[in-house]
Amino acid sequence: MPREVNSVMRRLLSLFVITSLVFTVGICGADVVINEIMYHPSADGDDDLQWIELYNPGVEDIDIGGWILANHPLMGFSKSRDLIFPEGTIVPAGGYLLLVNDLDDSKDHDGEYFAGHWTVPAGVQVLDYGQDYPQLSLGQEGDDLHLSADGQKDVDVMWYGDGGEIGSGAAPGVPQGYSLGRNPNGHDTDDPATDFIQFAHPTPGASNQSAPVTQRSTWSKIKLLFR
Ligand SMILES: [Ca+2]
Ligand SMILES: [Ca+2]
Ligand SMILES: [Ca+2]
Ligand SMILES: [Ca+2]
Repeated sequence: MPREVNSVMRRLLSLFVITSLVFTVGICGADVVINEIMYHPSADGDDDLQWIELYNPGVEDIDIGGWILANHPLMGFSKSRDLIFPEGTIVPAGGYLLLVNDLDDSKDHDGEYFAGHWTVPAGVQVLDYGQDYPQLSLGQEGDDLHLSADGQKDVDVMWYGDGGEIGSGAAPGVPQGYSLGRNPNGHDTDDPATDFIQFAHPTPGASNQSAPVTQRSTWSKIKLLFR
């Protein structure tokens, strides 16, 4: 092989290796995803038992203090309307943060609340949002959820059922009592129709592939302090 051709090939190979490294590092620096949601817990439309699970597939903790979570932000994100995560809220590396609508029935004292139905693994942080953000109520026919670090662009977005200013590609609707989660856990191709499936055994605060939780366990609750 002529020396010049050999040299060009070596340069191309170097470029390929560098590009691959950058791509791999990009994947390792993966961001927080909306990993599982319970949007249709009750036949009567009560949203107290709704919850949203965030997952950090990366190898480093991610501080999401100041980040925004919104459903159906037709007019874009709004810091006066959408959920803003308290300063210092961490989604641990390989771990979860669970957002629940009514943790302990302090919202409306009607006997419907998260802790009466599910448990989360020890150490998982739970953020109780329903009192402060009643507008974050997931549609039973469909909706879309957006997670943003800067209130401008999505870190992650998912939509389901007829949720839809985004258009096609929605994750499938699920029967009452089922959750909608990424399969396998954390899988994100930005195509909710293929990334999400229904789960008969919801796993709040744990891998979507983990066994059903049967033991009551402890968690630490994050206080929402704002506005
Ligand atoms: Ca209620
Ligand atoms: Ca309640
Ligand atoms: Ca995504
Ligand atoms: Ca889960």
